[in-house]
Amino acid sequence: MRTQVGIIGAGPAGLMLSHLLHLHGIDSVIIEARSREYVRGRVRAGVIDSDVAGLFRGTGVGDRMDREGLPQEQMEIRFDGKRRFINWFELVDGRRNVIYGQQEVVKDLLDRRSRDGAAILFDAEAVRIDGLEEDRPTIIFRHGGEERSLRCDLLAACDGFHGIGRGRIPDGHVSIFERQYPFAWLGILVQAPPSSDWLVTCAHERGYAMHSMRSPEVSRNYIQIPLSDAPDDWSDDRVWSELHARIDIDGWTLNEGPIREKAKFDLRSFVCEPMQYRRLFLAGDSAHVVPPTGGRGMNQAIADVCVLADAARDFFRTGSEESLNRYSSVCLARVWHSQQFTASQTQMLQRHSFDDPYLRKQQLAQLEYVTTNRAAATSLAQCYAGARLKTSFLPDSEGQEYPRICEPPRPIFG
Ligand code: RFL
Ligand code: PHB
Repeated sequence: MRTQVGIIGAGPAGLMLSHLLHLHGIDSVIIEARSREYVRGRVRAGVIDSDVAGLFRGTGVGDRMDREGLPQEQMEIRFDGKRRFINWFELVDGRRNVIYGQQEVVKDLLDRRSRDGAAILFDAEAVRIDGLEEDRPTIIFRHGGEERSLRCDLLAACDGFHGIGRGRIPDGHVSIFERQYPFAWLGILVQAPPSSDWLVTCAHERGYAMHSMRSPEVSRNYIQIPLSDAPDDWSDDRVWSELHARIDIDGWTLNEGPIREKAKFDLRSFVCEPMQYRRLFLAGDSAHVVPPTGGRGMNQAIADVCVLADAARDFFRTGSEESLNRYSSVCLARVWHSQQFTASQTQMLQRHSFDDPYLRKQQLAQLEYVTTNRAAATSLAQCYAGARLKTSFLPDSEGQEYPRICEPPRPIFG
């Protein structure tokens, strides 16, 4: 088999890349290890930031999101018995995020790619990449009991944190920056109407808790748990009693309902630099991971593939590799900003130590400051509203965060 862009992984990054390439008139083939049903049903992210939502609309995959998604103008932060609000609609030029499950995004992209005649091979596990040094990348994969190969001009590893792409960059060409957090999250999907119209995040003495949602009938809740705990250590009764203890507040109680899914997630910050080796490009979680505090991971994955799709368009139109060679540095500026934001949110919201009262006091002081000082709240709101995408698909995209003030120093002595 042969194609212009070979893509490993049919997560949000791989599917969106294939969709954008198609709109640019570029062929791609996706190799996905899991089955179509598994990929469609995998429950993960929930928050789509306003630029990414705009990209979905602008490229024809936003209709169902606009019908069924839950627009978000603000979030609530609870701590020390207080309720505070960060309202990005008001603080950041009318921006609205959307709560819409990652699996719904994946379904919409899969349906659209199928209608456009995409080649997506499910149950096809990439096992090797050959020909990188000769700029003739070839994906070797197992499909239907046979070993097959896909030759491509460019190869995009959109294969998540545990994929094979990143490991193909030779030692000496890559640096890894990583932090593993000493606690985890337990996420539950609940058949019960959301208890709030907006996301409620709670920095409680007993540990972090979050109330989110997926639809008018389905809630999504998280609690911070010790890293050593297994999901089975958390009976439904225990989960509810801990959630209520952390998140309920006078006059407000979390709605309960049957728990449809319970899963534990480790928290990790991770960056691989650079995100390119010759004709191999890493995008999404294969290149960088953030802790879920901040709801950034999928949005970052989509932002990467916007840059990659435009660079591929330049390459196939002109033969020049200039844009491709800028891919990594363009992405990493945004990626590191997001790393900084999610690490600092994790620092501010999670319980890090139960026997360090100083740390807790410091955390409370920071929470008080960022939720009452307008400048600090605006900065937080900008980060929650998400990065500006750099893409030809959004007419006025700026490709940077918000306007910067970085003027040259004024001469002091005339
Ligand atoms: P994915 O989604 O992991 O997809 C990778 C795909 O590659 C396939 N694959 C292979 N296929 C063939 N051969 C191989 N050898 C392969 N190895 C792997 C896999 O089967 C899979 O289909 O990566 P991608 O596309 O980069 O997308 C990243 C997002 O999934 C991730 O960043 C988000 O889920 C993170 N995240 C959130 N992001 C947000 O933007 N907003 C949120 O609200 C948000 N909440 C979350 C989150 C992540 C969470 N977890 C899982 C820690 C909440 C949680 C709890
Ligand atoms: C979610 O709805 O799953 C969600 C929302 C916000 C986060 C993480 C996860 O920061």
